[in-house]
Amino acid sequence: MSVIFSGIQPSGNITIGNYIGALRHFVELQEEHECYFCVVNQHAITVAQDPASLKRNSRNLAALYLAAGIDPDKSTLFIQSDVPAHTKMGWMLQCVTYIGELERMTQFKDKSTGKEAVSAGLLTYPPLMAADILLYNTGIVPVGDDQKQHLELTRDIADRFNKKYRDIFVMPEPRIASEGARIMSLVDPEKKMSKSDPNQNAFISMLDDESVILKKIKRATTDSDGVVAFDKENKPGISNLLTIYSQLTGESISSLVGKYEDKGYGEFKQDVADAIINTLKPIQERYKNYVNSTELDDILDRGAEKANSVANKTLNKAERAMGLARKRV
Ligand code: ATP
Ligand code: LTN
Repeated sequence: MSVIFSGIQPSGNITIGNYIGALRHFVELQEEHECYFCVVNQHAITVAQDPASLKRNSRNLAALYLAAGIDPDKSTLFIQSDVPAHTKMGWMLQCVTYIGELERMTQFKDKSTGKEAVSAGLLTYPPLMAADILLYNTGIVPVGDDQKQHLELTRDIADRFNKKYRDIFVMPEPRIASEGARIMSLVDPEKKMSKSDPNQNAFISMLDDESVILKKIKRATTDSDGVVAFDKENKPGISNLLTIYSQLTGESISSLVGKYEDKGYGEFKQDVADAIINTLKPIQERYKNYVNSTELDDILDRGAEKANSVANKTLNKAERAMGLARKRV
């Protein structure tokens, strides 16, 4: 049994990309592992967030974790800023990370290129993520494809710390699904679907209603040859819709391609939208109950208490190893 840790940023309403690439897998993993799932609000503030929206999105995200099937009796669900050990450890790990390593991160390059003002936090984001993971003695980190590089850096940081100070950190492994780990934008299928995309048509939020879902799928960028076929290079839009459809229904891509052999994009898109609606409807119903309940706050309080107790033990060991902890003589 390994420890599992993963986090999602409350930087907007989470998308079906986050669900397919990450959240859905969390639900399966909690059956056999000790799991920690985090709303990483301190990561979200690396780019500007409106305070009221951040607060609302953090709560909404916690409710969505539960609505998607995270069971608070099996997993620890908490908000990052409720556990101060994350930023303390994040600082310590920043001091064993090189600037060159941070500048090489593609997420940093993607989010900073062309921006006038880039926060220092956007650059130093990966050691905070390493802290999240390493504090819980995590063995497996289920994430989408875009986080592979951050996981490699986490391993390098952990290894460097272990060799330089004391062998404290467990070496975490990424767990990236072979299919569906990179759902693409509905507007530009060469780009990853992202909840912070300024174009709302680029993603389907887990909270979108039926008519919005249908409209966004009908408008999704495809091509003009009219054949439903899987070819990521030449037909990225249709291939992305096939991946979403297959991931949400469990039907293989080859069987779906056969099914739409003589059919047009109109019928195909209607069915993709139906598959999304059928998946999201029960989640949205459970979400409504959680988000308006005090039960949600109780769950987050309990989660923070458990997370603090585990994280503080690792923090304490690391502080002692680095010579930071004061001991009475
Ligand atoms: P932002 O747009 O604010 O950067 P995001 O939508 O990229 O956010 P994160 O909160 O950074 O999402 O990621 C949460 C989890 O979802 C991570 O494990 C990430 O790898 C996964 N994920 C994000 N986008 C996708 C996607 N398009 N397809 C599959 N998995 C994804
Ligand atoms: N960097 C991740 C979010 C994240 C995370 C984590 C994921 C922060 N801390 C710890 C897994 C484990 C992202 O941008 N998707």
